[in-house]
Amino acid sequence: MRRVLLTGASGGVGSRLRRLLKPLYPELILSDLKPPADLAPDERFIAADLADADAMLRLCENIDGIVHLGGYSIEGPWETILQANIIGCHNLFEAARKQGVRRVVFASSNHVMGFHRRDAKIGIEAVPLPDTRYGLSKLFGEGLGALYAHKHGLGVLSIRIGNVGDEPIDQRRLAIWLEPNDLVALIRIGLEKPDLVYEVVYGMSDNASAWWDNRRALELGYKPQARSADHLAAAMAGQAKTPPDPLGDLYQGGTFCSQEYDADQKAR
Ligand code: 15L
Repeated sequence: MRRVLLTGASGGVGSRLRRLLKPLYPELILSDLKPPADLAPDERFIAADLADADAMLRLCENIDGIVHLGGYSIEGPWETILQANIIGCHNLFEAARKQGVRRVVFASSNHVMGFHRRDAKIGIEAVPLPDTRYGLSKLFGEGLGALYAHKHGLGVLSIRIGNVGDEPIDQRRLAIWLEPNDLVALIRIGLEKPDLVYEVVYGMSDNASAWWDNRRALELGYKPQARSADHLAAAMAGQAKTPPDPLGDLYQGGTFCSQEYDADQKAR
C-alpha cells in the first residue's frame, strides 16, 4: 500500500491520524475543504469538496488506499448531511472505483446503532438502529462500501467508531472509547489484510464496560492495546460535569438519541 489518501484530514480525528499514519505510509496525501492550520512542509494536502464528483475523481488518481473520514461528523440539517455524507460518500466510492483504488476504510460511527439499549450487548449482526440523520448517513456509507466491495471488487472495512481521544471523557465513553493508536491498528487491517472483501467492526479499545461484541475485529487480527478501565477516574470526573440526560442514558447513542426526541417513551 504505497499511496494512501486521508479525507477529513483537518478535523479532530484526522489531525491525530495524519501524524500517526505518515510514518507508516510516507506518501500519505491529505484532503479536506481547507488545509490544517499546522500543515508541515513534508505533508501533501489537496483541497477538495466531497460533493464535487470531478474533484473526487482527480483526488483519487493514482491512489492505492483511502481512509475516508471526511464528511459531517455530528448531527446536522438534512441538506448538510445529504451533500457531505450521502452525495459526498457516493462520489468518493465512485471515484475510487473509476480510478482502480484497491482499499477503502470507511469511518462509520456508533450512531448507526445508537437506539440499541445500553443493557444489550450487540454484535455486527444486530439490526441497525440509527439515532440521527448523521447515523443514518453512516449506515448509507456502510451500504455503499458493501455494494462497491461485492459488485466492483474494492476491499472495504467499515469501522463503527466509538469516541476517539486520549482518554474516555465520561461514563458513556468508557464503553466506546477508541485510543488513536488502536484506531490505526484497525485502519491497517482495512488497508493491508490480504483477501479482505467487506467487513464491519466496532471501533473501540479494550473496554471492560463495552456494549459491543467485537469478535470479528479480533478474528481479523485486531489486538487493542488501550483499556478504558485504566482511565476510570478521568471518565467519572467528566461524568460529574455532564448535564443529566435520563433518556439518553438508556441508549448507546446518548445525547444523539435524546436530541429532537418527541416519541412517547412509555410506549417503547
Ligand atoms: C461520533 O460519531 C462523532 O463523530 C463524535 O463527534 C462523537 O460524538 C462520537 O460519535 C460519540 O458518540 O462520542
